Amino acid sequence: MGNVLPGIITIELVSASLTINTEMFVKMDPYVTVVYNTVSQPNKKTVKTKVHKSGGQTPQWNEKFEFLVESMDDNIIFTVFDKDMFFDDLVGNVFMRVGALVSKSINADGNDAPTTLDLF
Ligand SMILES: [Ca+2]
Repeated sequence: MGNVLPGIITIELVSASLTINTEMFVKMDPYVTVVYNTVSQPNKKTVKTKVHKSGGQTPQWNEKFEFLVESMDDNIIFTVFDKDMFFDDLVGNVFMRVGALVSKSINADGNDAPTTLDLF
């Protein structure tokens, strides 16, 4: 993920390798929500990937989202859920400052580099 233009960050949610399994007998149906918070406006933008039906512990999404960056102190919360009929199960989440995400996502040549984030 990465690719920073002036003022815009493009984040591609590619895939996950999940150690948690919230299902006992069937495969999980994972999706990700991304909450973008600016310093002045919490919850400025929230997006959701599609559900990877029966994606189990190795879901793939390959979906791109754009966010308007106000400051490198903006932060993003990525949360993985397992879609269920009534109440979706929380699989895990991770909180990142945009500045930290940008520096993780650009290699020494200044090119876009895939980044792996650890869920908690
Ligand atoms: Ca499920």
